[in-house]
Amino acid sequence: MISRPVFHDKTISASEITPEAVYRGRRAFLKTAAVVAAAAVVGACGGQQTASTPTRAATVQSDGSTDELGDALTGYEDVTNYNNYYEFSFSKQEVAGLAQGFKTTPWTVEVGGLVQNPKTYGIEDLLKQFPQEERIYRLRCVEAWSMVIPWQGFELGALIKEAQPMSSARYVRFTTLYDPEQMPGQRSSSFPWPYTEGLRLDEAQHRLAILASGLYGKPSLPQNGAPLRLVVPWKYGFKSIKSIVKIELTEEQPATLWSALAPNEYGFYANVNPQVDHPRWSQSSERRIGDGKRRPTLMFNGYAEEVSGLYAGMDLKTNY
Ligand SMILES: Nc1nc2c(c(=O)[nH]1)N[C@H]1C(S)=C(S)[C@@H](COP(=O)(O)O)O[C@H]1N2
Ligand SMILES: [Mo]
Repeated sequence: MISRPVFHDKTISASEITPEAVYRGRRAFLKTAAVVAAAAVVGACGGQQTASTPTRAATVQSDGSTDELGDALTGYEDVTNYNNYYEFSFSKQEVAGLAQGFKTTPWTVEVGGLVQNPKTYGIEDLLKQFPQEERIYRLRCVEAWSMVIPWQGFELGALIKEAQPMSSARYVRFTTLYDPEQMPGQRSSSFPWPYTEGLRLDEAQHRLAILASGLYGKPSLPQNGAPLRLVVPWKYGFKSIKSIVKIELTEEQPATLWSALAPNEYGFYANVNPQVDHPRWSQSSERRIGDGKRRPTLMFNGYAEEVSGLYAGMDLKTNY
């Protein structure tokens, strides 16, 4: 049985590179503009009426150079050079180099299964049809490290809506490209390639679940899952499947690569939960890439207010 290696957990220092500096500058400007606009709105409301406090959900979207908890963005260098992508390498520092030149055009994404309106999209058409917005999300890997990443993406729910789920549809299954010529890791038979993942339909329709095509204001590099990957910020990072070619609605809970390999270590739900340890390590805290500091891991990765309703009445210790 394949299990994740024990981690060396090498700290990579964030470096000041141009794209990131440019990015931060631009965001700082937008942030100022947003504050001015908000002040105008409050002024218009007037009187003693309290300006409606933005919900946490609203602030999840963007604040510029921090997430809504005030945590700094992880540097572009780290986000693009410390990657889990087993199709290329088991070594996080090797992925970027091996993924260089990975062909992301032409690319199609097939949406099918239990839907009234199945469709195969060319990636350019898909990104044109569903406008990309910025979402700053924490990414918490099951290996107990984390990052804060400004993604560009669109809500998975919008694509599902267009597909028109049949009433029998209860789950969504995602599949990564299978191309052993381009992805050396897929030549190893120790994994049930291609990588697959799944969500319950209502999880997939939650507005925090996005399909991302870019980060830091630029199209994604191959190591981050170009041209299109899932981002589900309240679940462990392995749910956020990269380079998706197929999205299918199903009636049965789909098999997923990690739960097929090690069901006692990686459940279908994989919600970030500091109270449920991995059998081989604690999940109570995490190391933030960039500053290297340990911080407590938050229930649902800090998105409990938005997503805990999805799991009302469920035992999250057995449904891990
Ligand atoms: N197809 C595919 N998707 C994948 C993986 C992978 O190995 N293959 N690794 C997952 C894991 S374990 C994590 S933590 C995130 C890492 O995303 P990042 O490299 O963009 O930070 O991608 C996830 N998506
Ligand atoms: Mo991960």
